[in-house]
Amino acid sequence: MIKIELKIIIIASMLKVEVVLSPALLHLFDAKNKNVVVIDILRATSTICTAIHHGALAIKPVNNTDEALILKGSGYLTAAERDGHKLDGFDMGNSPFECMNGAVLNKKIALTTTNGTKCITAATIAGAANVLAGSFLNISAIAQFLIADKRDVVLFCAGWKDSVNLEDSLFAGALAQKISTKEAIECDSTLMVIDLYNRAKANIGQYLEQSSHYKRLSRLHHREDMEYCLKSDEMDIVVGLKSGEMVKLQVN
Ligand code: 3SL
Repeated sequence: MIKIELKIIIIASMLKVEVVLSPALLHLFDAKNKNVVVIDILRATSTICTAIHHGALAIKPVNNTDEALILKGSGYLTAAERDGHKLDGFDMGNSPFECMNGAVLNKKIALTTTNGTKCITAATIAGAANVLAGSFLNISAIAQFLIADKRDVVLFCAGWKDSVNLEDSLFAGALAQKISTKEAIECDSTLMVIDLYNRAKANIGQYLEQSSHYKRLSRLHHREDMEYCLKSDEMDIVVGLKSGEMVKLQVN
C-alpha cells in the first residue's frame, strides 16, 4: 500500500502542469495532445459534472442559442445561460439543482453558457487529447485520471468574459497541487494559483465572497448553487469530451 502511494507521488511530481488564467491567454499555450481541464466552477463545469452524475447521457456544449434550439428537434433538453440568467424558451438554465431529482435521467442536454461552453470548444480546437470538465465536486477523481494518464496538463480557467476570476484560479491551484509539485512546475501562473489556493483553502466559500461572480450570482439569488459547487468530492466520476459531447469517461 505504502509502495503504491509512493509510486503515485513520484509519477505525479513529473507531470507538467500549466495554468491558463483566462481564455484571452489560451493562444500563448500549446494544448495539443495534452489533457486540458476546462474550469468554470461557477457554474458551467460543475453543472455538467452534476448532470452526468444524475444520469444525463451527455451534455453537448454549443456556442449559441440557435444551435441549442435546433437540437431540441433531435430530442435534446435545451439549457441556456447568459450573464447568470436562464434564458426564456429553454428547458433549463445553468443551475446544478436543475439536474437533480430525475430531471435529466437518460437525457441529452444541449448547453450554452456565457463562458464555460465556449472554452470547451476552444480546448477542442486547440487540439487537446482529452477535454475534461473541472469541478471541486469530483476533484480527486480528476486528479487520479490525470496522474494515471501521464500526459502534460493544461488547466484552462474560463474566467469571466476574458477576465481572470478567483474561483477558477483557486480550483486550478487545488488541482495543480494534487497532481504535481512546485519543484516540477515551470509555469508562473501555476505557482501563483497554488499560492492562492493555500491562502484560501481554510474557507474557500468565505474567501470567494469578495469575488465579482460571487457578488453577481448573489444578486441573482444563486447562493445555494455556489455553496453546492464548492463542495469537494461529492462524486467519483470523470467527465470529458467524446465525439463533441461531455460524457462519463471510463476510468481504469
Ligand atoms: O459563464 C458561464 O459559463 C456560467 O457558468 C456563468 S453562470 O454561473 O451561469 O452565471
